[in-house]
Amino acid sequence: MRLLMLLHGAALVLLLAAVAHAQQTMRTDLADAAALHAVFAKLGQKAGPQWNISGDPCTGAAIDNTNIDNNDIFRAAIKCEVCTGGNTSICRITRLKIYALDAVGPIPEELRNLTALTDLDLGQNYLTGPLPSFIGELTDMKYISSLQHMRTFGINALSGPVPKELGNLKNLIKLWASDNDFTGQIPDYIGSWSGLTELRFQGNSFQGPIPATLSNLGQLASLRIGDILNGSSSSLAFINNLTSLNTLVLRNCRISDKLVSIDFSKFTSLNLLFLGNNSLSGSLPSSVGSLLKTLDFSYNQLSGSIPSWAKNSELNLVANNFVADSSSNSVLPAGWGCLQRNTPCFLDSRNSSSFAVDSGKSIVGPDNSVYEPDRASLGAASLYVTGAPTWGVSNVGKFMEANNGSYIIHSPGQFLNTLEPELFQNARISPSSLRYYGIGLENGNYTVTLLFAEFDFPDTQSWKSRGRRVFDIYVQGERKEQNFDIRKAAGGKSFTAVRKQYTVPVTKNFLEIHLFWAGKGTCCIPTQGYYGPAISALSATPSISLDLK
Ligand SMILES: *[C@@H]1O[C@H](CO)[C@@H](O)[C@H](O)[C@H]1NC(C)=O
Ligand SMILES: *[C@@H]1O[C@H](CO)[C@@H](O)[C@H](O)[C@H]1NC(C)=O
Ligand SMILES: *[C@@H]1O[C@H](CO)[C@@H](O)[C@H](O)[C@H]1NC(C)=O
Ligand SMILES: *[C@@H]1O[C@H](CO)[C@@H](O)[C@H](O)[C@H]1NC(C)=O
Ligand SMILES: *[C@@H]1O[C@H](CO)[C@@H](O)[C@H](O)[C@H]1NC(C)=O
Ligand SMILES: *[C@@H]1O[C@H](CO)[C@@H](O)[C@H](O)[C@H]1NC(C)=O
Ligand SMILES: *[C@@H]1O[C@H](CO)[C@@H](O)[C@H](O)[C@H]1NC(C)=O
Ligand SMILES: *[C@@H]1O[C@H](CO)[C@@H](O)[C@H](O)[C@H]1NC(C)=O
Ligand SMILES: CC(=O)N[C@H]1CO[C@H](CO)[C@@H](O)[C@@H]1O
Repeated sequence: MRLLMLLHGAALVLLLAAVAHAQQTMRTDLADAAALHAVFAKLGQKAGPQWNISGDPCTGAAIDNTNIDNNDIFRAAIKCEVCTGGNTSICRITRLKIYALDAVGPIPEELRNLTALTDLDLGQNYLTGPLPSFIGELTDMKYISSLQHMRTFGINALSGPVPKELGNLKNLIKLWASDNDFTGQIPDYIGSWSGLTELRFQGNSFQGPIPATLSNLGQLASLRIGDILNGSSSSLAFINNLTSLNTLVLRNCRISDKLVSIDFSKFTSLNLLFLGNNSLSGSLPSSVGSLLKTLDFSYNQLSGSIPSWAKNSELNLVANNFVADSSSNSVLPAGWGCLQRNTPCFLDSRNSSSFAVDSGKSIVGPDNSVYEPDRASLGAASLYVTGAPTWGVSNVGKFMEANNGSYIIHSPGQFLNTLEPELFQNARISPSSLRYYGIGLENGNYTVTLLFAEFDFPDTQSWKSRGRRVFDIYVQGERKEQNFDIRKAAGGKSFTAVRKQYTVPVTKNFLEIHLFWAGKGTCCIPTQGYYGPAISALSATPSISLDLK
């Protein structure tokens, strides 16, 4: 009996192919087959009438060389170990993937019987409840003794502390568990997973400090922790030994330390370093590894001189305490000094009372306001400041898995709920943090209008419609929206304009609009590494006082 797993709509369908030998010994371990069936059933994967529990799952694509990664036809799939010993051998299920299939509910208890699992991918579903402690049992078992790639619990809603039993998974190589609601501290025992090469823990509700034991993870190539908003602060010391890193993201993690306490010249593989939104102080490192070309230190307390390596790098220093001088101006993008804390410039030449920006085009808006085009070519850690009326834009973030990631997207589609569809045809996107600045504004109260329309996630039944773009909106440092989802705000529709308006004070001739990705939303729709804020256009105008006294 040969079963071929295919995907039909969102439902899992098993097609029974022609059978040469009707009654043949079942190759799949019976307990595995039963557990698999139960897991699918519990996760609401409506197996059609074709589902044949007495059939043989370890056949066809499960054992041939079909690649089930990044393969839309195999969003629900298994792989079995290579079964040797002819037709009488028993195959164990080693990989289970139920990816982006609207699976709802807790992680099923029956998963515990799949004791030979090495690779589990339950990403992009709506799993809820705690991460069950029995996952830690899967190591003691007869065949392959551990969960090596426990990938993607991401984009679920698992909550509560990470269970201590997970500490048994000593052979773990990758753990991706972003965008859940895990609480408590990041467990110390992760420091004993000595083979770990990748750890992702963004967009959870962890408390500090980051465990110092992570310093033992000498094989770690990619570490991404973010959004630790509670608990005590962390030092940077634990990264000193992590010299295999090529990617280090510790963003918004309450790290309080001197940056010079780390010798970054030892990090010869490191090419991306994001330490924004922490409390780092002192000066920049005098030297860094030769591959390190993309660095974000925005929103810290750094000061001092700008080292010469900065010249050949993308370096974001927004909102620190640097003072621009002639030597640093020659190294950094024009206007960078105006984006330090307290913005000590443009104060004498202030003469603008409004500004409006569209992501791409020069457009006269409905109220005759002139939207200036934002066509700035921004990279992973860069900023752009333009002339009068003076405004700026800065971006932090790199579309990690998307080498061709673009920061302006375009759609010629028709947009509903607006008389000015042109304003929505381009959107600036950012994989992390996007800020617009009004510089040299007259002081007073301003009305800030932000325009959005989703167009990357079509409303059709396609799996792409499951994309969720989720970010936070800050204006003048105050959080105005948390977990803002453009399409949700438009009643669940793409190609529909959404307008958000806020009245805020400008007291230091400076206005900041900040779209911030706090690790939430889908990561990989429509393409890998695709997430973070998007905005079509924005404007700031003096708010009309209704005080007619
Ligand atoms: C899981 O294994 C236990 C113990 O062997 C057994 O009692 C239970 O029925 C199994 N569950 C499934 C769904 O196979
Ligand atoms: C299920 O599979 C078994 C053996 O693999 C076979 O004998 C049986 O006819 C199948 N049942 C259905 C409903 O196809
Ligand atoms: C194993 O099964 C295949 C078909 O499923 C058959 O062609 C082959 O002869 C069998 N081999 C043995 C050793 O029984
Ligand atoms: C770095 O590793 C060495 C030995 O491997 C160890 O002695 C030292 O304590 C580690 N440093 C940190 C900061 O963990
Ligand atoms: C932070 O901790 C405080 C005090 O323990 C608690 O009230 C608050 O809910 C926590 N906030 C988050 C985001 O966990
Ligand atoms: C506003 O200031 C800029 C210099 O920052 C100057 O070029 C421009 O002429 C000024 N405009 C007005 C209307 O004063
Ligand atoms: C990147 O390239 C892929 C494949 O060529 C394409 O499908 C995707 O739309 C591109 N992504 C962006 C953001 O341009
Ligand atoms: C700005 O608005 C606040 C609150 O609405 C008000 O108290 C304040 O007087 C206004 N400031 C100016 C300069 O109009
Ligand atoms: C925009 C943003 O994420 N701001 C955060 C920066 O870090 C501080 C301290 O952790 C947070 O309170 C802010 O919310």
